[in-house]
Amino acid sequence: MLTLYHCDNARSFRPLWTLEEMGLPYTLKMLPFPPRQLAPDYLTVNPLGTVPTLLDGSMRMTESAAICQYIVTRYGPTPLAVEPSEPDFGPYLNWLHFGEATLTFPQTIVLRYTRLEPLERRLPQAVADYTKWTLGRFAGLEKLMAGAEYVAADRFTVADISVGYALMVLKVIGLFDQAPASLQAYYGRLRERPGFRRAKAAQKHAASEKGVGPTLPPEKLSRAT
Ligand SMILES: N[C@@H](CCC(=O)N[C@@H](CS)C(=O)NCC(=O)O)C(=O)O
Repeated sequence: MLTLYHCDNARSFRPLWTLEEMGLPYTLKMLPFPPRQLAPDYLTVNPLGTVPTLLDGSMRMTESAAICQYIVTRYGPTPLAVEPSEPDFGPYLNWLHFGEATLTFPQTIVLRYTRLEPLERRLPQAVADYTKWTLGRFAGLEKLMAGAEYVAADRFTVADISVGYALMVLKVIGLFDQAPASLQAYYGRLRERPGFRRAKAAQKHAASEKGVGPTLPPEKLSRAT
């Protein structure tokens, strides 16, 4: 049985969305954010204290894009994966990892220094620089999505889950309205998927069962869905 450690709307949403798209059985362990401080026992599962962690028997992974790749490859065949024999295998892997390494990381700097740090530790210069960086990094994607439904192989894959989550974070940090129209429309399509909706419902259910609050204050979170 697969076990996923998750915080509300955190990067562990990528594997959660993948599990729901595939209809695989799993156990969801919902944690308060940040687990490092609010769920110290979790450090025995992942000493970094970050989510996601995926357990598959004795196998353990902690990188969201890699976990999505693992799930579709290990538990496929599924159209959510692009096979090495397909022409878009390379672009698929590129967008899958681009979604985390290039599109999500700079946004976490903006989030941290606008919302997560106490007022005296906020860094307006870092926010300004990484806002510019973030919007610049979405530019390459804009050109592609102006003429395509999905990032690779003309179908929905985990590369869209990875990039789609980065667009979800753009909503959380309040930059979504500055994203190009093609990307706003792309995210609009992704969030209508039944798998996306089931993942949102699963985290909501797990949070209320566990009495775990949202990662961000409710009025901010409502803009993130
Ligand atoms: N590159 C990792 C990043 C994991 C990560 O930093 N997760 C954040 C949540 S989105 C976290 O757990 N932060 C809590 C902390 O750093 O203590 C991935 O894609 O899974």
